[in-house]
Amino acid sequence: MKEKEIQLGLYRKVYLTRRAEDLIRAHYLEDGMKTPMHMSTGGEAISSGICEALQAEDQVLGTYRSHALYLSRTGESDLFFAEMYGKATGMAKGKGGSMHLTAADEGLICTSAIVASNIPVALGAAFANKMAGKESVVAVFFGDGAIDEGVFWESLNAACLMGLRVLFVCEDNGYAVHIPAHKRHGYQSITTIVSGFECDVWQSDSTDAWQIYLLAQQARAAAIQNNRPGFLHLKYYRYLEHVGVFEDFKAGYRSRTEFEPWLERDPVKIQRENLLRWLTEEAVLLLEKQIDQQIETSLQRAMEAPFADHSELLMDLYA
Ligand SMILES: Cc1ncc(C[n+]2csc(CCOP(=O)(O)OP(=O)(O)O)c2C)c(N)n1
Repeated sequence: MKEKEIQLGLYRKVYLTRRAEDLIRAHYLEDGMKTPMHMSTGGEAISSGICEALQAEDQVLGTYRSHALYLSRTGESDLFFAEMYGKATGMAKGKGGSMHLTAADEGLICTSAIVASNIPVALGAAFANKMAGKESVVAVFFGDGAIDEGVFWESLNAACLMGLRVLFVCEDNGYAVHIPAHKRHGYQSITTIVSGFECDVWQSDSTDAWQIYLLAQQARAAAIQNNRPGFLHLKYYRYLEHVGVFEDFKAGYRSRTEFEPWLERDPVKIQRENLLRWLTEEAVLLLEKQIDQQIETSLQRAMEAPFADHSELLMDLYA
């Protein structure tokens, strides 16, 4: 694919995510969206860069903070907003909400509210692909809090032993809820430790979606060529509170001063600048208008859609 198309694809993803979340923020207090919101704002470069580098046959899994992953992978917003409003037209018929997104046809297996629970599931998918002789990768996204869970280490170990093509994507915002990494980790560097495993290790603190794309492309190629997992340690800054739609710099666990340098290299701003090397300002404004219209329409449709019938209550559930 030509670079121009990739830059365009990246901007579509970061802009769609940011604007969809802006719309959520604008309407959340009306109380139509009953689901808790863990916002991706600030982390858009990671999901967009990785999804742009992945192929249609690849699969992804995410956490409760996966708006960016869903929107980047699918590009659609009708099912997304309907799910936020708990409506029958949502991708989980309104039973999942913001934390349980899925798009099986697009290879988004699931997102989960239980920290690290998606990681062993990713191994299962990668093992199935290996048995079927498929040339694809499974990218599993998780926060830095997930590496505090035993199942992360067990899964990493098993994936290395089994030679599974899993991309372990650690989206590191430095906090698990309000607890900073240095109060949780008895080690300095996760990448130093993971480098001792039989896998390829990549790291970046870039908020430039193009740079993340280039990194992800290398990581994907290495996983396929070397028949082993990759670990991507990617830093970003969470702009909003852990759960909810507001800033929380008065909560006492972090300061706005810490945030300012990240805001200067905001992922949407950077990717817009990247795209302006290929398109005119008018063309970018037109693209933005189309995406704004897309999400406004999705929001309206979601508000007007019906709730699922009571007979649906116990359907599609494991019991
Ligand atoms: C197994 C488990 N333990 C605890 C929680 C409560 N919890 C929800 S989010 C969270 C912090 C996770 O932080 P991180 O993985 O860094 O992700 P972030 O929220 O920063 O994206 C915790 C402890 C949970 N959901 N699951």
